[in-house]
Amino acid sequence: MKKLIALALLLSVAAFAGDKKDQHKMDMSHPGHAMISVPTVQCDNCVKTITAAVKKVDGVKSIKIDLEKKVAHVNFDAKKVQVADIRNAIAAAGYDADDVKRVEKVYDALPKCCQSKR
Ligand SMILES: [Cu+2]
Repeated sequence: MKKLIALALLLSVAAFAGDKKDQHKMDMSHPGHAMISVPTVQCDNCVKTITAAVKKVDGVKSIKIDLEKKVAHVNFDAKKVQVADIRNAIAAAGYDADDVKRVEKVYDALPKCCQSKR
């Protein structure tokens, strides 16, 4: 019985070490994740606009926008792109992103339903 426990322990340690190795592999590709506040997002169309703009940024792997919480979750390659670039891309699409203010001209051209109340 003791032997069995020792074996189980050994196996779990081995499994843990395996996990760590995978983690290290992930680090090597320099991934990044950012949660960017997008307070002026109004509707699905806004989500589409921002998603398209951010996906065009080289190095961005995925973006998911939580319309209810008004937060963009972005996965990116930190070797290729920085969070600031992603914020700028969102601002250039007409939306505030964290402390970066939207480009007003672009905002003014958005569909009326996408313009937040000022
Ligand atoms: Cu909208």
